[in-house]
Amino acid sequence: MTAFCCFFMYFIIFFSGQLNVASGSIYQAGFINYGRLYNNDGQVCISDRTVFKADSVTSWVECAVLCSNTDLCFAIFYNSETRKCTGCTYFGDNETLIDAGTKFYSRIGYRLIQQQMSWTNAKAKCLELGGSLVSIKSLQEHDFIVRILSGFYAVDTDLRIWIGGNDMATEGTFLWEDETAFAETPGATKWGPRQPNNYNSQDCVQLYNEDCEWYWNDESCVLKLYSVCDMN
Ligand SMILES: [Ca+2]
Ligand SMILES: [Ca+2]
Repeated sequence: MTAFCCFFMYFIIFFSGQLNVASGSIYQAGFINYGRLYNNDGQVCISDRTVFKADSVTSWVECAVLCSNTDLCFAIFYNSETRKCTGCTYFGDNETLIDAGTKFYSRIGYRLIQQQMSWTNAKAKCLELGGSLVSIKSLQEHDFIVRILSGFYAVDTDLRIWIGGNDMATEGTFLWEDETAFAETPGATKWGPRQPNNYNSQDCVQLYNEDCEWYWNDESCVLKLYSVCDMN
C-alpha cells in the first residue's frame, strides 16, 4: 500500500515536470525551479498571463510554493513589504511595474548536485558554483525542496541528500551554513523519528525519505551523498 502511494504521488510530480518543459522552458533537469533572479525592472505578469494573486504571503518561498501547486504557473512576483504574491504563466518585457519593490523570481533557486560527495566536499562544491549548501529555515521551504526531490526519488529510492546543517562545533547544537542555529527557527525543523541521535558521532544533516515523507537525520559526515545548493 505504501509503495503504491509513493508511485502514484511521483507519477503526478513527473507529469508536472514534463509540462513545465513543454510550456515554459524554465525547468531544467537537475535544477529546482524558482529562486531570486533579478528585480522586476519593467517586467510584470500581465492579466492574461496571471494564474493567481494572493495577499498576506509571508515569504517568496511561500509564494513559490503556491505557484508550484498551481497549474501553468512558472514564475512569481513577490513584494516583501506589501506581501502581495502574483503567479504567472510567463512574463513580458517593457511593461509597467506592479509595485515598487516587487521582485521577480524564477528559474534557478536550488540546485541538486547529482554527484556523491562527503558533506565537506558538498559544501565546497556549492561554494565553487557560487551558492551554499542549503539552509532550510521554514517548513514551507522544506516542503518546496522535497516536493521536487521526490521526482528524483522515484528513480532512485536510495536517494539521500546533504543539506547545510551540522553540529561539528558543539555536540547537539545544530547550525546552518550562515551560522544561525536551528534553535532560532523553532517549529521549522523536520527531524525524523528518534533523530538527531548522534549515532557513532554523526554531525552532518541529511534529507531522507521514509513512507512517502521527507525528514532530517544527523549522519556521518564522510558518507558520500547527493546534495542541494542554495543558488540565491
Ligand atoms: Ca553530532
Ligand atoms: Ca542519526
